Parts: sequence; C-alpha cells; structure tokens
Amino acid sequence: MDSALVRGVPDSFIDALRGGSGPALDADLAREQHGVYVALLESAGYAIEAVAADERHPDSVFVEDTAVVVGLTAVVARSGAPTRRGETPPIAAALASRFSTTTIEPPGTLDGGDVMQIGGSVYVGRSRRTNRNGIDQLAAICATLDIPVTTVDVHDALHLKSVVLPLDDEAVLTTPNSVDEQALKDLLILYEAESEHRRCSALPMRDGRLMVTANAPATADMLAKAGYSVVPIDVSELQAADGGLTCLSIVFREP
Ligand code: CIR
Repeated sequence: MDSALVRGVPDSFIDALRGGSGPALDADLAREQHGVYVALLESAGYAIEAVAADERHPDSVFVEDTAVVVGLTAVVARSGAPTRRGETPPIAAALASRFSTTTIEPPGTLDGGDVMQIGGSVYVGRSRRTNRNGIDQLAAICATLDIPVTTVDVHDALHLKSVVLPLDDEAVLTTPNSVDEQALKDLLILYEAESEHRRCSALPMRDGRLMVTANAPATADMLAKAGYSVVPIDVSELQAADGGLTCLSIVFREP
C-alpha cells in the first residue's frame, strides 16, 4: 500500500518564509488548495495520514522538507532554515511507527526538498538549505543500502526539487540554468516552457497520472504531448510561499 503523509495549513502560514516579495499570503486560500491536493492524492489510491497543523511553524505544511524515506529507513532532516527545525517531531513519530529512524546531526543541514529519488538513485541538491556535511550523512546511510548518491549544485533555486522534478523512473522536468545539469547526465531532461519560468511543479502519482501546476499550461501541454497523463491543479497560494507539489507530502510504500 502507498501512503502520503500530509500536514494541515496553519493560520500562521501568512508568515511563511519567502524569497521574494508579493501580495500578503492568504491562509484560507492555501488551505482550500491544499484540500484539493490531498483529495487528488486520495483519488489516486494513496492512504492519507494527516498530521495536525502547527501554528508555531508557518512553513509546516511543506512536510517534504522534514524527512526522507530511503529503503526501510526514515531520515529526519535538519533544515538549513533554523525556524523550521521544530517541525520534525510529529513527522518523525509518524514515520518511526513504520521505519527505522535516523537523524541528520549538526553541523549537517538537509531539507527534504533537496533530495530527489528516481530510478533507484538519489540526487541531492547542495543549496542554501543543504550543506556538504548533511549530504555526506545522507550518502553514508544510502551506502549501507547500496543506493547511489549524486550531488547536484543548485545555483538559482531554493531546493533541487524547486527546479528538477522526477516525472517517472528516468525523466525529469527542469528549469534551465538552475542547477549543474552535468550531474543529471544519466537522466532524460525535459525543459519547462521558457514563458513559464519557475512556475511549473509536477508530481507523478501511483495510478500513472501526473499532477502539474495549473499556472504552467504550455509545459503541461508539452508533457501531455510527450505521453504523460496530466492532471492540472491550482496551488498558486502555496507556490507564493515558494512551495511546489512535491513539498506538500511525503509519499512512501508501507513496509
Ligand atoms: C521555505 O522557505 O522553507 C518554505 N516557504 C517553502 C518550502 C518549499 N519546500 C519544498 O520545495 N520542498
């Protein structure tokens, strides 16, 4: 059985971290869009485990950043954003009931949004949030599981998966000039439409459909022509706080 761990949107979401400026964030709209996202995952057959919203942590809806499941191990992250480090305990507890658990220790930092799993390999973004020491700790865990790890320098994005998104077992959707693409040479790279710079996020679901953000119709069209079964979804308010589709869940197979 495949499960998705999600977390509700707190009212404090209006204070979420964001790289740029823009209109004030709207927690009610974010909650509504998040509800559609969760319903879509449910319609694809995921068992949903919803962790209660946490008012003390405005960014806690972006649950992907708090932990990574590799094999039968859950790695509890240590965010490069100190204000996000208190988000992990309930997520760690939910995962500890299924997996053996280990934690990224200081001075390592790692955000789950920098960890991409595709075709049996792990790619980790070295970014403002994830440092060398954090990557080394994750790589040591993966080495015990025989999972190859490749570091990808992220030049111009918050996280690796802000701009490089797995579409299936071999292809990624990428924003040009955002990461060291040489590190992705074993993957098939599809590019986001130029007119939609940084707008597109995508999430492949277990039933074969591909969630794609509704504000990137040209990219969605390209993906549909490439054979993907695209389902558009509007998560604009969550994107306004620098989130994408992957960051709203931790998806795993029940052991
Ligand atoms: C942050 O800056 O941490 C949040 N406002 C956005 C996190 C998005 N997470 C992700 O892409 N994995």
